[in-house]
Amino acid sequence: MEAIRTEEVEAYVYQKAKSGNQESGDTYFVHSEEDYSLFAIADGLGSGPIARQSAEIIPTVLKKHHDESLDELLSRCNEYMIQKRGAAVAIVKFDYVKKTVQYSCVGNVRFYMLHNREKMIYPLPVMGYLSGKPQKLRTQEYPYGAGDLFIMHSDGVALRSPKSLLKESPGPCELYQNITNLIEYADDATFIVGNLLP
Ligand SMILES: [Mn+2]
Repeated sequence: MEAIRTEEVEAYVYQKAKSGNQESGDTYFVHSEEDYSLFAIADGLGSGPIARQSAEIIPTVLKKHHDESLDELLSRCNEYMIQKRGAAVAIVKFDYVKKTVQYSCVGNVRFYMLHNREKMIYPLPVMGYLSGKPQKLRTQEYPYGAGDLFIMHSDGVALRSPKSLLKESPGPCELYQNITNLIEYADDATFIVGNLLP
């Protein structure tokens, strides 16, 4: 588990390779600035080292260009997928000045947030995966408030009811524990949970 704690956000990252594999084909990226933070998960196609080869590009690109827009970042990642298997990638950005959260994703990496303990935010990803071919992108934006809990996860984490998980978890630690209990190790599994601090 990796723990992230800043003045604005508290978050926890879980990552585990599928049973029998040493290396996960998923990667993640977490970055905090004074005015914003970025969270990303990439799920490389295939499994083991082949999958990792595609997925490990994403943190490298994001680290270097984290101040760019989400769609610019995904376009950059996409360019590196030429001659590789490709990857599903989601990036989430919390803007502390505008108090907004943005999500852009190609492929099956989902994001859920419970706003004001009642309103579910569950943007849909663009179908497909980053393959190096021209790619349609779509950033979606929502307001967030203090105390809002969120989950972001690769498809190795199967959540039947993200809404009840978020509602039943008082904070990110409990949420982390509740999701960990559901993981089955049939695929590489990565998730990030967190909340926005007052
Ligand atoms: Mn997967």
